Amino acid sequence: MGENTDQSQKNITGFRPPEDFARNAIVNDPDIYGRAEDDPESFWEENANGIEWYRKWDNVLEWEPPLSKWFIGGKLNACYNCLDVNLKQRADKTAIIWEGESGDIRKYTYKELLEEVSSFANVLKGTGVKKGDIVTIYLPMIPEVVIAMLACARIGAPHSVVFAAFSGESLATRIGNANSKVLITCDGYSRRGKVVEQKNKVDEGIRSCGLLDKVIVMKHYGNDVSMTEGRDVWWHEVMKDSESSCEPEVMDSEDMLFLMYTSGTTGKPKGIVHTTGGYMVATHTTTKFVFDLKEDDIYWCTADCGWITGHSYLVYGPLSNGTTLVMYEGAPDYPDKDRYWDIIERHKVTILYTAPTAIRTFMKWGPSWPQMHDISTLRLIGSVGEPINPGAWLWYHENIGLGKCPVVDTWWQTETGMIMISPLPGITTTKPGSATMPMPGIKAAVLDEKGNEVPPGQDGYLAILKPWPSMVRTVFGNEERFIETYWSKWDNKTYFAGDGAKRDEDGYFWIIGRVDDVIKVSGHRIGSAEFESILVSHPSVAEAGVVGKEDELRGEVIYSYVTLKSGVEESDELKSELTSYAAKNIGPFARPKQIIFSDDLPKTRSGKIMRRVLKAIANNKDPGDVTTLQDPAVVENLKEKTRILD
Ligand code: 6R9
Repeated sequence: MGENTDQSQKNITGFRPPEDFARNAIVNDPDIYGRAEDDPESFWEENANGIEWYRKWDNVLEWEPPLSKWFIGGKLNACYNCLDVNLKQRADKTAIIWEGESGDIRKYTYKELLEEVSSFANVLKGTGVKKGDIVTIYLPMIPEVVIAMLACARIGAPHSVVFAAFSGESLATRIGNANSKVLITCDGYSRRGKVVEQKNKVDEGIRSCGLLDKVIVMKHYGNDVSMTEGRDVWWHEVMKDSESSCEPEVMDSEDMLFLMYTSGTTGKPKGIVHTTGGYMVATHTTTKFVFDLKEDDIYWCTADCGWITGHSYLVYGPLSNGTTLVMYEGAPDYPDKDRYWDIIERHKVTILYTAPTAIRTFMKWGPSWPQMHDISTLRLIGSVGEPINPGAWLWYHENIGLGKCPVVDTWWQTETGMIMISPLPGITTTKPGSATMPMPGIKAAVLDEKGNEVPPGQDGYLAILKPWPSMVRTVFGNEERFIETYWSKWDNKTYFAGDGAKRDEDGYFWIIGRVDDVIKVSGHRIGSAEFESILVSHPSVAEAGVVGKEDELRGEVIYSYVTLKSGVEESDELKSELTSYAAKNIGPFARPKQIIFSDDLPKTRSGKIMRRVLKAIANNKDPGDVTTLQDPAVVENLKEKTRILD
């Protein structure tokens, strides 16, 4: 954030890849950039050979801006590429080491994982799921979330994974939008030793919509749940007699692999559509290149499968590379603040991929926690989800990477499917706080409002200039919104990422943060509008404007400016009620930090709430020209109310 800017201008000396790392790295020839730039299609075509196809493509790319198709005519199966392909050489290699919050450990070899996935794929078929039907998955970080995702992919049913901490209402909206008939969930799970009653959340959320035909419930925590006759079945019961082999469905390159709902600028979450061929090529290739994955690595991505990172870099990328991955269910401070380092020591983790918000929290807790453990097995560490400030980067490098591990700060999005800007750890000289350079095959730039490239050091909008294999194909059921959101800022063929950025004299990219109404709270992506629509559904609220305020630990926190209905009194009780109301209706990770009551909000003359102005106020910045507001006096009033909170 602010800090990045300072560093980029100081032209800080970078960190070269350690010599032995570079020597042994999978990618260590800088020519890769030039080759990919000269002919990106051949570059991707070459990498597509890392995937097994039933039938190879006729053409690499069909680009009718802004619509793209990749590996046209190609036939493959994503699950086959994650599991079956590994059976020849790695049948007995561990695919997943899972650790529960309580300390339980479960391991699956590739062969065992394939059997579980095939059995579950047959269960899904048995409940009537057919190719093309969207299955919703609402599971915490237990192996079954991966098993369910891959089982869907095996039978050609796109999955829609909803982050387990979302509320039942948020789940219901997503089920409704996807018109999903089958849900996979569990009884409950443990978070900091306390039970989260997942199945109850489901029952509450879907009570009104009555959309689902079938709910498959994994018994995980052991809490009591109520099962609806004819609709709800237990995972272990339906799995009991299920056949453990299942022919993978032959999928077209452009068949949908999954939907991932994400927050945007309107109240309704968008279903980001990813297809099979391009996504598999992109995630397979980038996982190998960015994490330098080798046969004996133990790879740990701490992301949740409810977000895109859990899809691309916990499931599809790593498994299609035959990796042993670690999966952890719980909180980083349970039972104590050394849980991550304990996991790394016990499982001999070699690659760690986590988020800046976690890194800043570890920093706050102090280096004595990692120092209690032998974490010297680590050889590469990564960051994703929000800008990492140079201070946190350096701390991570020093205290977790022990000064020897390359740090990969990877910029990308749900919509991009793959890592877009990142160091290649055997080649790139890194600068703390910069995601460095676009990946080979990716053409990115920082543009101004008109679409011209801005000079070094100047703020602009991050843009992607050429199509890439795992790009979002559409917004589910809403092509117009797809075009409007991502392609209409400039010329219909330049992708607008929604992030502000700048480049320095060396061409390095420094991501500043979102320029739209997306808020990143502890790396979790939340939409202002979705949040506001929850707040105004409360009987006391007339209007709400929700913005992100920069926060040292969490990246951003949520500030909600609320106008109450007439006759409703402001009170501290109402504040805490609204806070709980938002947390309950969206999810506890979205608890607003401040609720600020105001008789009015900054609005345009046509009555639209100006979040830009609210955001400036929340962040103690100059709101710029406010003369076009209905009532410019509102600004001073809100500034005063906000100042009292700081
Ligand atoms: C992968 C993921 C996307 C938004 C993105 C940006 C922020 C992600 C970042 C980063 C700076 C990085 N972001 N990685 N900002 N540096 N290395 O997080 O996807 O949840 O869709 O969020 O996250 O603002 O636009 P998603």
